[in-house]
Amino acid sequence: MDGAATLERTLLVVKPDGVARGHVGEILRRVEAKGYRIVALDLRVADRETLAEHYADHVDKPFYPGLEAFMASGPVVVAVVEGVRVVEGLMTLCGPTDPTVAPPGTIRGDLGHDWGHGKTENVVHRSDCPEAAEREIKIWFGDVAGV
Ligand code: FUP
Repeated sequence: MDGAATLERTLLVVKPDGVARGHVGEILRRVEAKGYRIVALDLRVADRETLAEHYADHVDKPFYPGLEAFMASGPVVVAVVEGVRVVEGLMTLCGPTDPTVAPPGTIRGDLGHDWGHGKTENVVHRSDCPEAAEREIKIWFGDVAGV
């Protein structure tokens, strides 16, 4: 070990399927049980501009209109989560994109279901690298550096 561990932050979004099915508490419980700290938390309905910024890499893809409609279909819970290696840690906790093949024990594996929409409804979003985490936290929360 070389000195103090570096804290990271990442963005977690409980998507409309997760909120509608009452999984917010279970998802936040898993995040906290792992030892991560929730430093910002809000329930809101996402607007088109926020979603287009958040999914900037996907806006031109054929699945984007369906993804946008789903993400705006009901409230989401957005959170900033802090911890050592938390970006990697939340990717592990959430599991891979497709809820049907996400392993049991992961959030998407345990709580996600295809519902005929493929990978679109998969309960949670989490940033996939530290650069994305910084960008996405700014989009949803502005500057929370002081939290
Ligand atoms: P992830 O990082 O696991 O959220 O997955 P991606 O960045 O690959 O996908 C971003 C979002 O697009 C996810 F919510 C899933 C959705 N998606 C579709 O709806 N259809 C696809 O074919 C691929 C991804």
